Amino acid sequence: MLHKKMTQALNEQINKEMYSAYLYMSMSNYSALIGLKGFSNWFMVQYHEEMFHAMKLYGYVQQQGEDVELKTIKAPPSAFKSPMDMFTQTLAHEQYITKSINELMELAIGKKDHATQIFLEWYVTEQVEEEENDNDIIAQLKLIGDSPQALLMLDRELGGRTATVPLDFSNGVAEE
Ligand code: OFO
Repeated sequence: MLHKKMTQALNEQINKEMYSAYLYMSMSNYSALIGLKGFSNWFMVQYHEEMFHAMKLYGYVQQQGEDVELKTIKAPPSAFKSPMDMFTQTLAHEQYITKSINELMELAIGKKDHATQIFLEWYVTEQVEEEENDNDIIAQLKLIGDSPQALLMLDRELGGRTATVPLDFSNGVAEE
């Protein structure tokens, strides 16, 4: 059983994770459109990661015997200025998600909800990794500057990213 405010906040987080998935799906599409298939792959893997984040929350709310409330997912932007623009927006979005996870944690602490604190720890750690990944790619894009050859090399590298999260949610994802 969860406090009403906790359930509401977790349901809002499900929506934020679904929006994250939608945003990265849009970036994947845009990357493919401009001929960067490796970037497209990277963002599609990120889409899967975000779906996993959403489904893990979904499983937890259900596990606690509470009702999952699915809200409207807003449309993401459909065009971007450059690969740097996509990753700058990705980092800013992840920083927003980190803040949101920290607020959830503060709420759980305030409500003395130990189970949710333990559950959220996974997300706290995950956000450090997500921001690090984005910062690394932004640093590489800065080095690349205007070199198409170097950009294509990075594209090849990003094309090798594979999903490390389950893609089939039919059995639930409360446990990783
Ligand atoms: Fe990108 O970590 Fe979830 O949203």
